[in-house]
Amino acid sequence: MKRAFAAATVVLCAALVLTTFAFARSRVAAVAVTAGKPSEFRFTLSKQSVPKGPVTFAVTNRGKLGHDFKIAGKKTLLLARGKRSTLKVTFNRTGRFPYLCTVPGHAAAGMKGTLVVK
Ligand SMILES: [Cu+2]
Repeated sequence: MKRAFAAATVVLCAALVLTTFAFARSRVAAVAVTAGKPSEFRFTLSKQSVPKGPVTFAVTNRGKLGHDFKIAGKKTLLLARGKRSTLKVTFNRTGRFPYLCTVPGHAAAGMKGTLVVK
């Protein structure tokens, strides 16, 4: 009886550890990106830094003009006012990653920034 209980405890602990590990591995960082805020040619990001690994950017255009969001060689479609899109990027290394809006003139007007991956 004592033995069965000990075995059950071991199995339970193992299951708990595995579940926790699986959960940690599947965790994807999420960053909310707002284009056109605080002004037309600016971005607001909910996080300035993310851990290395997969990141989902939820991009919303709150400006009046069309904007997109590009980072690490990936970008969203051109988003009309009020539209939203999701961009999934996996960062395999740490460092500073510049982001910008690729509509001509927008980045030069200030629509750019840097995300830190650590
Ligand atoms: Cu733009």
